[in-house]
Amino acid sequence: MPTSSPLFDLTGRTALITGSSQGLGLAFARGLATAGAAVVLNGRDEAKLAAAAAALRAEGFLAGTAAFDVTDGAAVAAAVARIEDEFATIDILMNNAGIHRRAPLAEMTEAQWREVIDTNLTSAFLVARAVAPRMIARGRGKIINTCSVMSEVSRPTTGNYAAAKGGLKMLTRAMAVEWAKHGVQANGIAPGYFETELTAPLVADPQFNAWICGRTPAGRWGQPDELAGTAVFLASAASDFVNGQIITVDGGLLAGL
Ligand code: GCO
Repeated sequence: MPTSSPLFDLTGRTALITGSSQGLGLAFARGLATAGAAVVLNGRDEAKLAAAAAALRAEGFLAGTAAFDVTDGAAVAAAVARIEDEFATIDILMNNAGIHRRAPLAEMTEAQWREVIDTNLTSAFLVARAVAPRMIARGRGKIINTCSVMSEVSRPTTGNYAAAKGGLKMLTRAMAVEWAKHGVQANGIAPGYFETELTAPLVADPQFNAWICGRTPAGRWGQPDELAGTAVFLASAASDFVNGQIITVDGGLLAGL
């Protein structure tokens, strides 16, 4: 009977995943829970969060919720304190919150720019700034930032998103170089094109769908549960000497033209 290596066992660990009431965030939460972690789901919609947590609990997992705005520093600090006081210490932080506001740069409003930068990049700084001192005091912690293939490349109408994800790649490295000596590993996961609520309009577009399936060597969109293994690796003892790395999970998209 094959058993998973203790290197990948997250039993007794607690993970906070931002932006996890649906999509990749919920898939990450399910993946970490499958490896034994207790998970705290985050979002702004309390009803959506409660439903997602109930679904995970129905699958036998330990799941709680923390509704807070990841772009509000004071709310973030209060929420992290509350989680650690009332639920458990945060051993694993996944900065996954992300939105899209697609528009050509020359037509993009300041609001479209700022909302994407705030949600996709600044939030990772705010949440990590609240969690990292606690991890440092404990001498251990795992921070995993959801980057993107758009940390490396862009396409028309995604300039705000690509700038944010490119910044998140470098923020990941900045976290790594400051916190590795304290036993905290900061790394990133860069998904390619996955079928989620965020990309649903693209999947439904026959021309875009054909382009992605042609542009991706694997010839298809990724499925959210195909990211779980990479998340478990970066959340577990198996990656204790891995720092500042961005692991791309894209079906080969960035490997070739
Ligand atoms: C787009 C897509 C991408 C993907 C993802 C790839 O508009 O091209 O939404 O941004 O969501 O970021 O990793």
